[in-house]
Amino acid sequence: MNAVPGSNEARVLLQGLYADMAPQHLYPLWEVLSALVTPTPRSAAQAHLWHYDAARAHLLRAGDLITAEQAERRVLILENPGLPGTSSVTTSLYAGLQLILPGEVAPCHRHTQCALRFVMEGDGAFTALDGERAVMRPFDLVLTPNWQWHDHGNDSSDPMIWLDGLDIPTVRHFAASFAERLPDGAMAHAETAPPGDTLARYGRNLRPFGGTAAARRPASLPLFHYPFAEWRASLAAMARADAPDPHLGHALEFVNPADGGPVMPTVAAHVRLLPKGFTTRPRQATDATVFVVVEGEGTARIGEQDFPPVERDLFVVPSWESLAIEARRDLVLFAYSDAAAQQKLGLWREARL
Ligand code: 1HN
Repeated sequence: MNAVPGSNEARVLLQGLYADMAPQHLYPLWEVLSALVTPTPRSAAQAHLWHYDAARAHLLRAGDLITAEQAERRVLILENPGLPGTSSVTTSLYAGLQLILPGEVAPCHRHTQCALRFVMEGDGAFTALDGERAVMRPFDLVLTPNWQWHDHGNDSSDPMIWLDGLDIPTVRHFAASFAERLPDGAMAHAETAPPGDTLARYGRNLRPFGGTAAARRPASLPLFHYPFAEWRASLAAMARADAPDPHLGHALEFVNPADGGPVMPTVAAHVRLLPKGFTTRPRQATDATVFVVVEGEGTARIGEQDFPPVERDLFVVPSWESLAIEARRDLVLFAYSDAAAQQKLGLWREARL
């Protein structure tokens, strides 16, 4: 039985060992180590572009066939082609396009997954967070942090569609999902504050002074509405004052005013402006990122592939794929990723090429 390690005989005997161990759920690390601990990230996720117009047509068809109330949330999942069956857009994140028609409500619930909404079209529907409405306009960012009650409604006369970005695969990874509906089958949370109340208290470099009564929102994460009108004006001012960063263009991150960090514990979001004719240098980062084209058009070179998104299209860049973006017209992008989680775990890296 004593074969020389590395000999053909030993290899045959190892196969026998593996066969004998497997029923007891024991496996040799040495056969898989190099695939487990890779020198650089290897993601099963693939780069992909979704054309908004095509997705929208399918979503409106669903709108004729199922109500928001029946569906609980009427959403088309943007599933990464490299992660089939996982409802994941990256290994850690989820993306979907949600439709809410005039007069509809999406019932109040809460869950341990945190979510962001980025408005793609429509004007005047709302998300209520713990009973306070954020009235949503195109390209606004609205947050529903983990375990906060949220319902949606559309009192406007137009359909509204927004992008949902959630940390569903991350929460699934930790097997830490909890969810519940309001008791007694209530559809909407009782109003707790007038619309815009939190934005006025926390969204302007101010906060309630001298007491907890006026704080109202959780101290660790008070703000949940970042209007397009404000972030777009900031990007424009930045573009007037500075040359673009070679790898990012003009870029601004949405921050939690309570700590200056990313908007939620697992999810970070930012916007970029690339002036017409500008091409970024390639950059890699460990946070796979979902992008939305807010304005303009261009080419996203992801690894060796070129994608040509136009306004409202969405694309995903996997971990450690190089990304270079060319702006054929002034290009404005919204993006979200798991950088918030990776930075807490000491995992996040980038390489500027
Ligand atoms: C959710 O709560 C919403 O509140 C949207 O609008 C999409 C996908 C999975 C789990 C919860 C929403 C969701 C979701």
